[in-house]
Amino acid sequence: PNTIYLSDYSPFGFLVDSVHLTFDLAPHATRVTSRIAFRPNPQATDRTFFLHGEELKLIRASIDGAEITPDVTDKGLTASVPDAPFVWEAEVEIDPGNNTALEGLYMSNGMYCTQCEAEGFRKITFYPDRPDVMSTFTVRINGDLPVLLSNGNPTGKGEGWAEWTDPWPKPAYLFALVAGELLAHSDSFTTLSGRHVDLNLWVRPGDEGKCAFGMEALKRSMKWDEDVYGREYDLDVFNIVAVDDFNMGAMENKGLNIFNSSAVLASPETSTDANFERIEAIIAHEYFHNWTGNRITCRDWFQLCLKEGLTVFRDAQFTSDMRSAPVKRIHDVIDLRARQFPEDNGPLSHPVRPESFQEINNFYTATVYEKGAEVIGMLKTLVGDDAYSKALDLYFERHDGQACTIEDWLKVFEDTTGRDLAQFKRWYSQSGTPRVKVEEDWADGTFTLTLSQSTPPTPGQPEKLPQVIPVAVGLLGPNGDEVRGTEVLELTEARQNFTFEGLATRPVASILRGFSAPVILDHDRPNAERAFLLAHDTDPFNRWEAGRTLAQDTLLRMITQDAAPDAEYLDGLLAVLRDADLDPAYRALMLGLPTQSELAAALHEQGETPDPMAIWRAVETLRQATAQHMQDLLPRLHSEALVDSPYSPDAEQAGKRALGSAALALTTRLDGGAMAAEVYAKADNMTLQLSALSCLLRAGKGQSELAAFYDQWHDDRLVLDKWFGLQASLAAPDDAPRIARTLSEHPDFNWKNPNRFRALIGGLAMNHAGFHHAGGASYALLADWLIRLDPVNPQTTARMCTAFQTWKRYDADRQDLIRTQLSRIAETPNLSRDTTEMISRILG
Ligand code: DPP
Ligand code: ZN
Repeated sequence: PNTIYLSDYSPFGFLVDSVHLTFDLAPHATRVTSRIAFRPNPQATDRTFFLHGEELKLIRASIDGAEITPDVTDKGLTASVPDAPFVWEAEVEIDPGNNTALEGLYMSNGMYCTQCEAEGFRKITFYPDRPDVMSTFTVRINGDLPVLLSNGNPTGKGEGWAEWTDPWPKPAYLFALVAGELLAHSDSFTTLSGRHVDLNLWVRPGDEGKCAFGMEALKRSMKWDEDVYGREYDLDVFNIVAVDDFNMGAMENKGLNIFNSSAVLASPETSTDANFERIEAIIAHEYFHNWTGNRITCRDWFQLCLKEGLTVFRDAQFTSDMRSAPVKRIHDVIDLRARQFPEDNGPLSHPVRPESFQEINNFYTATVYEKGAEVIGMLKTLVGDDAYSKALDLYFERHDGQACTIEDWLKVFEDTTGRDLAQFKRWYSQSGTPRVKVEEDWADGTFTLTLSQSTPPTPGQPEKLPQVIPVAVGLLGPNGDEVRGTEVLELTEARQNFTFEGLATRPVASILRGFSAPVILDHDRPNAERAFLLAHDTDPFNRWEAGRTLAQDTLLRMITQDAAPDAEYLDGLLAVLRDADLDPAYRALMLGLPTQSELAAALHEQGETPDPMAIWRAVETLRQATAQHMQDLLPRLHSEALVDSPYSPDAEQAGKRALGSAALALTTRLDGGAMAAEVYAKADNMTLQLSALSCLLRAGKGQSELAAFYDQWHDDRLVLDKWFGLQASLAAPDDAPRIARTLSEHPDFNWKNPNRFRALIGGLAMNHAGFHHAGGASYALLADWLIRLDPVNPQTTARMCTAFQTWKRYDADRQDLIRTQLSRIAETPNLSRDTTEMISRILG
C-alpha cells in the first residue's frame, strides 16, 4: 500500500471558484452532476489535473462545454485542461443503497445521508478531495422525499426538489446531504449581532420525544462560544440530523451536522446521566467546529489535531463551565489513561501530528484528539489565560477562511507573547508518554524538587529530546494548610532542580496539580504522604489522584506479593466519603479504581508479566474489603444520594445518582443484591435501571431483570445496545467468551450497525479478564468478527483492531494466541487498506 508523507505536501495546481452539484436520488442509481469552475493556482508549480474519484461510474465529462474522455483509474481521473480558467462538468452514477462502508453517500433505514470526512467526497463525484481546496457550493437535490437538506442556507424549494447555497468557502470533507422522511424539533437562536437563526433537529418518526435536551445543549453551546471566544454563528439556519448507522460520534458539516443517533437522542427513560453529558459535549464539539475546523480548516490531514485538539479542548472548557470543572478534569484524565496511554505506549504510538499514513481514517485517534487537547491546555497554562485569549483572537482574525498548519497555530502564540515555542513544538512531533521522575530534598528551610524527564522509544522514534513540561506544584504544611499556592514549574531540561526557600518545616508536595501535563509521574514516596494528600490536598484533582495512587499501589502489592488491602487506603477513603461537604459526584469518583487494563500496564512497566485473572481477583478482593470497611457509612450515602425532585440530567442530580450507584455496588457485595433488585424494580430512569442491573450482573445474578429489560426495550435501538454491551463487558471472566458468542448469534445482533457491533464486540474487549481468557476463545471470536466486518465496513473494523494493541504486555502463551489471530486477519484475501495498516502496525 501507498504511504503518504507530510513532507511531500504541495498545493493543488488549480483553485476552485464555485461548485454546483445536482443530485437525482435513486437508491441504486443516484446521478450526480457537477459543474465546477477551476482556474490555475498561481501558488502551485505542478499543473497536473487529477481529480479523486472512487467507486464512481462516469457517464460523461466536459471542459468548457466540449465532451472529453479522461483517463480513469480506481483512484480518480486525469485530463488535459486549458492554462486559463475553465468549467468542468461531469455526470456520475453511484449506488448509495449498497454502500455499507458508510462513507460517501449511503442509506440508513431508508434515508439518504453522507459522511465525507476524511476522504468520502471522492465517492460522490470527481473532485480535488483535499482540505486545502475550498469553494462555495450550490446544491440542487431532486428526490421524492419530504425532507431534502444540504449545507448553507435554503435558496429554493418545490415539489420533489430543494436547493441549498453555502456562501462560506469550504473543503469537500464538510459537504453533506440528507434526504428522508424526517421530523423536525425546531427552535431558534439570536446571535450577538442580532442574526436570527432557525435551529432544527431532524429525526425519524418515533424519536421526536428525544430531541429537547440536544436542542437546549445546542443553544447553550452557541451562547457559550459568543461569551467565551467571541465567535458567532454565520448562517440563517443550523440543522442537526440523527442517523442510526454512523461510523463515528458526529460530523461537523457546515450548517448541517450529522449525528450518530446515540450522540444526540436522549430521554430520561432511555438515556443515562453519562449519555446526557456525552451528548451535551458532542453537540458543543460539533458546533464549535464551525470556527475551529470550518472557518479555519486544515491544510492537509496531518494537521488534523489543529481542529480536533483545539475543539476537544474547547468542548472540555464548555463542560467544565456547565458542570463541575474538577469532576470533568478527573473524567478526562481517566479517559486519557484508559485510551490514549495504551496507544502512546504500544505499537500504534504516533505523534499528535503524524508524519505519514496509509489510511487517514486510522488517525482519528485518542492521541490526535485527547493528547492534542492536552497540548493546548499546556500551552494555555504556560502563557496564561489572557495571552491565550489574545492569541486566539489573532488566530481567528489572521486565518479566517484559510486552510492552516500547526506552524500557523504556534505562530499566533509566538507573535502575541514573544515566546519561542520551538521546543514546545516537540509535543506535536514526538510520540510516547513522557515519564517525570520526582526526587525531594530538605535542608535548612529549603525544599528542593529534582524533576527528570524521559520518554521511552516508540515506533520510528528511538531517541527523544526533552520537552517543555508544565508541572503545577503546591506545598502543604503539617496541618494541611497550603504554605505555597500553586505555581507552574517549567521543566525543559532532562533534569532540573527547583527550590523553595524559607520554609519552617518540611512540606508535603502536591505535584502535577490539575494533571498539568499528560505524563506518567514516578514519585516514590511513603503511603503516609499519599494518605495525607488524600485528606488535605487543596487541589481537587490531586486529592483524587492521591486516592487513586494509593489504590493502585495496594492492588499491585496484592497482585505481586499477595498483600492484604492497605488500611491507609481504606481509612483515607472512608474519611473522604464521610465528608458531606464534598460534591457527591466527586465522592463517587473517589470510589473508582484503576481499570484492570491500567493495572496490567503498571505491572508491565515494573517489568512483571500481568496475569489477567490475578488482576481480576485482586480488584474483587479490594472491592469486597471496601464494602466491609464502609458498611456503616453506606446507609448514609444512600440517603445523601436520594433525589426527590423529578428527573433532570443536571450535574447536581447526576452527581447524587453517581454516588448512589457507587454505594449500591458496594451494598450489593454485602446483601447479595437485595437492594439492587429493589432499585431495579422501582427505577423510573435509565441511570438507575442500568446501574442496578450492572450490580446484579456483577454479582452473578439479575437473569430475570435482564430478560425483563429485553422485553421492555427490544424496540429501542439505543437501549438494546446497552443490553448487549452490559452482558459482554460484565460477564465473569470464565463466562465471557461463551456469553459473547451466544449474543453474537442473537437475532437482534445487527452486526452491520456500528453501534451494535461496538456494543457487543467492543464490550467483550473491555472485559479485561474475559477478553484475555486463557484458552484464547475471546481472541478468536474478535478475529472472526473483524474478518467478517472488514469487507462491509473497513473503518469500524480497523478501529476495533485496537483491542489487540496491548498484546505484548502479556505472557508468551497469550502472545502466541494473539499473534495467530493477527496473522489470520492479515492473511485474509482482499483485506481493506484500513485493516491491513492497523494489523501490520500492531504486529510491529
Ligand atoms: N466527526 C469527527 C469530530 O467531530 C470528525 N471531525 O471530531
Ligand atoms: Zn471534532
